[in-house]
Amino acid sequence: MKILAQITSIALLIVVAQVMTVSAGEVLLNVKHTPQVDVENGIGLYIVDTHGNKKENWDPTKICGPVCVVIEASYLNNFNPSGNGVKGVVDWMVEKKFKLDDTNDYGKGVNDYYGYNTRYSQLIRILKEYYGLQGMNWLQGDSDENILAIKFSLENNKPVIIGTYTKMINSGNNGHFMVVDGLRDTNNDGDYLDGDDEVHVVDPGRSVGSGKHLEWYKVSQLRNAWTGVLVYIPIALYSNNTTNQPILTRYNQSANSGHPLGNPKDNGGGLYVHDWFGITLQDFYGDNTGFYHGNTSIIENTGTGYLLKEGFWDYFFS
Ligand SMILES: [Ca+2]
Ligand SMILES: [Ca+2]
Repeated sequence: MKILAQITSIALLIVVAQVMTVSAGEVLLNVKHTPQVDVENGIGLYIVDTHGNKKENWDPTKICGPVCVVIEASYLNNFNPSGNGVKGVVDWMVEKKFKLDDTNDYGKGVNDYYGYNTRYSQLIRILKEYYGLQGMNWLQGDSDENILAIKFSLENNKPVIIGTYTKMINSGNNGHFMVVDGLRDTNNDGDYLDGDDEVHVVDPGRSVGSGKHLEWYKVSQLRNAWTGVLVYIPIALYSNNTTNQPILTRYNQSANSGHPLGNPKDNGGGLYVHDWFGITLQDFYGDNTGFYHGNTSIIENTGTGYLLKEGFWDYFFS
């Protein structure tokens, strides 16, 4: 028993050490960039100058949303992001009759693939239906929780898409989507919540020539400018990306009745829907569940999701 205990504590040390290297210092996924203006490949607006040359016209080009989706998917599905990829997405949006607003269909644009503003719900749909990527959810507004959600997403190897403004400045600039693929704990206190901590951005609104297409920004600047973030939260997902519908239904039922259960939590057995001694379940944790403590498990049994909370949760797992 003593030997076993020692082995266990060594194993624990190794696990702790691995977590530390991820959470202290820096996480960076090295996601590849492609620009939203690429005149040679027919992406984005251009101006024809007096010599008949096409000049890139960045500011009015609004295709950032679909381009960010291509950048995100290129990392997750392992391909090189490109203008052709962007065209494929926009063509599909037109084919599926995506709406620009209440009355108009989404179009390709006035010349080439100029693009229009997209909503985060449309980005989620493209990720899901065009690329088969599940589990991306929009979190609105600025909060510590949303920074923690970025950390969670990146540590699970999923880049995020932020809603912000061009150049990450909210003062008269245009709304803009960018991809975040890194966090840096500059004051070395073990979190990414301090103003001087940094986020690493892959910005389709910047050319490679600008040198700012891949750039670190202060967390304080992000928090002044962002409107929300599209992060990976694998609710009711198995690790192979399929959905457990009864667990999803039960999760949504709680949210709709004012008891949001929070995010999936790995308390042993993994983050995803998994088998626990013959029982199919997923574990959650939330700070604002409206219950006494934040832990929840949803158990699926013969097509129905059952909630395990409070004393029942304590008892069940003791
Ligand atoms: Ca810090
Ligand atoms: Ca801190």
